[in-house]
Amino acid sequence: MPADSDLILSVNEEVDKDLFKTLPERKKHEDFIRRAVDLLVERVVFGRSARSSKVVEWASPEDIKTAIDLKPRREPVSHDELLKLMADVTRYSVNTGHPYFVNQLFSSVDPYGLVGQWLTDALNPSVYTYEVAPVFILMEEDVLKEMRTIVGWPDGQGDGIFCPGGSLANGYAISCARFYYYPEIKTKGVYAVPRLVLFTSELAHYSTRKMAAFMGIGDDNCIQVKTDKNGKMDVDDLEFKINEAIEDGATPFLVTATAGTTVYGAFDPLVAIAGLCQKYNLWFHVDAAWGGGALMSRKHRHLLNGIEMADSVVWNPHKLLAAPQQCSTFLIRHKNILKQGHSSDAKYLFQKDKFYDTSLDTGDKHIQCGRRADVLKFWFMWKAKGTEGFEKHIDTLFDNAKFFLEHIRQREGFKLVINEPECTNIMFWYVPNCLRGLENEPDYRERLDKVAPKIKEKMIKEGSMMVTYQPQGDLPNFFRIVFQNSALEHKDMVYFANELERLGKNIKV
Ligand code: ABU
Repeated sequence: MPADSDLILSVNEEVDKDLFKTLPERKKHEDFIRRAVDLLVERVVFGRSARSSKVVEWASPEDIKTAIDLKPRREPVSHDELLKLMADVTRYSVNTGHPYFVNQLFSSVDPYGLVGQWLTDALNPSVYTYEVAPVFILMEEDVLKEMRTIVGWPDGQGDGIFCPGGSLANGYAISCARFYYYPEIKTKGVYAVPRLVLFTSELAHYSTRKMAAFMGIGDDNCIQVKTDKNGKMDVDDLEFKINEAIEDGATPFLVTATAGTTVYGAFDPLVAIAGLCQKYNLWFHVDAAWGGGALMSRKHRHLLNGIEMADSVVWNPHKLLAAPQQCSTFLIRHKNILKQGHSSDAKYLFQKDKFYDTSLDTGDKHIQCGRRADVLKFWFMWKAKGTEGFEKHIDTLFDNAKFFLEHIRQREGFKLVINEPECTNIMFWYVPNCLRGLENEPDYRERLDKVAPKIKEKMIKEGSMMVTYQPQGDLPNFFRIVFQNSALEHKDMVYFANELERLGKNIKV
């Protein structure tokens, strides 16, 4: 039986085994890397994932500065000291792979995604030309095409890119839409176009407003459309506001609908919004950064009915599909807009007289130059699980969310914010003993507003779980628990409720 290393080397018979042995400091670096990987596997990946371990070791900034020598210094430290630094950084970092980290729209550690991420870092590519990233350029094409097919565009038509996060991906939608209607924007700038306005719901992710400001449109021109009691865009209000903007002399060009809003997990009515976009000749963008993963499930993809009519889609595999951070995609139904709208033909990098097909040098359609190969970890996970594995993952998440919802619906002290949430975020208040039965008192809301921050403080200081809270409109602070770790079981749902009760039942506000 050959050793593993022989198996790897035998893939390429030409490899000179002695070559590695002669590399300067090979022994020293190999020894360090092996010890570091052991520490990563034992202490970071598995050592902290037991339910009995803490989600966070709370420390003040002063404590952390004392515990870890953060300041870069002139003299190097030893390997032993480096390993200790790794352990210290781990100790004071939030354990986002812990089953009880349900705080954000990402969580858990997928072993295949993690290895894909490590392989990416070991290869250290920058994905702009086929010359330096041949496999990743082709891999991106295949993965993005499959995602477009899942969105529902015939034969996966169109184009796409991996982006550094959903906010920038939403910015790409604004940029592509604007270029589609006004190609002169690229050379003449905002001076050459009318006052453009776009529409998104009042509960949409803040990135659309932020990007409108960043791109010279102005966040006042990002018009917020009302939502209904479940957090879905009100289509009548959208049409009203489109007409209002036209009467005001502005030029509507884009609607950003959301498939899975950040707080409520609401899915906007995509079919109806698509109809209005057709009627008024507007670009139809769907921010499915959070909810996009549901497209992988035959049971739940109906939530995104109408997405196939979109001009563009944002879908972040690092969210519902639990790929490692960051893995964010922008998909577009129109083939050439990304390239035409963003290219600048830098001759030093995108030489046209190379010996291969230079259409494979896809970096110029991005606004970034250097770019990580975020595709690899996702592709590797997809290979390891298959689409059917992702489907099972999604179905488990929705099942857990439903179980938690029904559990707290019947449990004393819990009060739902949204009775029938659509995604895997569940929003609720925990009402401590001191407030029960006082709903009609004038200071009830003010006092309820203080509950979640108090519970959260206790929770973080004990490290027993991590769940976020927020106010929304007139609503006092409420919890939003988010499920996207399919290793969780129903017993964990009961733990969350028990723990919130233990931390909150007797607090005084
Ligand atoms: N797009 C980032 C969302 C952050 C969060 O609510 O978890």
